[in-house]
Amino acid sequence: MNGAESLVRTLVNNGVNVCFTNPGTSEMHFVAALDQVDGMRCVLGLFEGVVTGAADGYYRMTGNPAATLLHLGPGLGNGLANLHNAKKANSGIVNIVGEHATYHLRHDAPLTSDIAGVARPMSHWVKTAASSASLAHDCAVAIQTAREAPGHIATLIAPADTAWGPSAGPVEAAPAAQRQAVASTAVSAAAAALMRGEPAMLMLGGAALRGKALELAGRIAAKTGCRLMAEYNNARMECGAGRVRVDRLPYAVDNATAALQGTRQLVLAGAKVPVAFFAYPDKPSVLMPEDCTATVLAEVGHDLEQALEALATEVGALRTPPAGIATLARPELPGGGLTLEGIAMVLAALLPEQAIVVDESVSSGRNFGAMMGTAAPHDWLNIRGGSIGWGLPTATGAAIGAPDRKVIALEGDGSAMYTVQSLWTMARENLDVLVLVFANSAYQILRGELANMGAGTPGRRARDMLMLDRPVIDWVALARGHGVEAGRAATLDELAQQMQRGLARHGPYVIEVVL
Ligand SMILES: Cc1ncc(C[n+]2csc(CCOP(=O)(O)OP(=O)(O)O)c2C)c(N)n1
Repeated sequence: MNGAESLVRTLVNNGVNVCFTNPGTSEMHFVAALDQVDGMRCVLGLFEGVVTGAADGYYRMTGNPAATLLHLGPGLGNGLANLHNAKKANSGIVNIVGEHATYHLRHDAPLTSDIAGVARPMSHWVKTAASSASLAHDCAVAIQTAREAPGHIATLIAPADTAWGPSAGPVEAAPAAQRQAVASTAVSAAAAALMRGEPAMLMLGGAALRGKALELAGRIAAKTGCRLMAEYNNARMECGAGRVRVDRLPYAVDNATAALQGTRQLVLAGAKVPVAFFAYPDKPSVLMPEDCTATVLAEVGHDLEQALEALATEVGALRTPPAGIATLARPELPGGGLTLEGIAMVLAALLPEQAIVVDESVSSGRNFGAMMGTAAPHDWLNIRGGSIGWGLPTATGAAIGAPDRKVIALEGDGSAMYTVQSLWTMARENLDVLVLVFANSAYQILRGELANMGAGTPGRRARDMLMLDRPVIDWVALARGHGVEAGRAATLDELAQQMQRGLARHGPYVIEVVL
């Protein structure tokens, strides 16, 4: 067996059985090994940002890392923006990056680069394999590292001669460490903060936004009277009917500080002290009020269910019915011209049970959450790292991770253009993704940010940097060019019709929402 086969067998034997790839010459032995080994689903992405973003989406829905196969420093470099997003979302990924054969490096061939240097900022763990004999062992460590709570980016650089040289075979990965329980002192401090009789908020992040942990948070809120809130961007939160309703902190600084105003005790469970996305002249960086005390119950890598169960026990909430559980109330389908409120109503009315909403709608969907609380139960995924071009790749990976669920990608047109090649992978793999592109022909959010920064009214040149209307992008043509059926909606009635059409099929469909 050669090193490449030992690596692929190590991945598969240890339960890493999806590989998102964009290979080159230095990875040809790995590509050949994919044929030798059963049990690996290989998915080609036509740009590395698709590959790494898909691995992020896959992890968010499965809790299990996928592998990526990337070509040298430039291939990895192309994938970095979505590795950044994945890192901020605590998604585990095993990156396999090809490298020139060890003896070829000194010749400084065209594709030679400092791959470890490229990898380091967006990885928790980086290693260059020394030999074909040790490659499988390195891969096993990478898998273990990627699975370490709360999910890590492990990047293994594999020189070509470690792929084609001999190996003794695959290696078993050690189990990742269990999530740590929180200390009882943290639980008592959090309980004291909530029971002090001051206006209190329990801010949830990470796995606290799902399943039993979320339900426990609802019990604690019912018992203590604290408010529940989530960070603005969350890796995956369970929303809709039957779930404890948690509003997201607003994006805009003034709205966020208003939402937190009056809070004197902030207890953090998997969330951080909220900070503004950016600094603005004359606005605060830290969003919580100055007279508010923050208490950390648990960090995102802790066992959040255990932490919330211990807190619920301490405040006597274990049997209190959870607060804020919504019942299903689908709105009537609205008619007339497209408005953002109307779009939210159509979405809430037609959302299928257990849909996965991948939200890169940027300015258009900022307030959709208000309407979704009483929609059918669903998961909502946000861009954690703020590096746009995340949504379509993540929808691709989420659809592969959860093939029985409908994925709905909400995309700003500007964001969608970064990784539009995802549509081709969706078509090729027949992924069940409905994409709504909010075609406002602008970087709309930045038009607002120009004003927020006090930078004045845009002149022609500044406006040109923020508008996408010259020429107008034809999303129906783009989708079809990638092998995906598409339609256009210019009214709310057309949007409902288009959504019904997209939801009725199994496979990708794009709707250009003409704003
Ligand atoms: C990789 C990267 N490049 C640039 C930006 C800056 N940026 C933030 S939002 C945005 C425009 C988003 O446009 P669109 O998706 O159409 O949404 P809209 O603002 O119109 O709602 C840009 C360019 C970014 N966040 N990430």
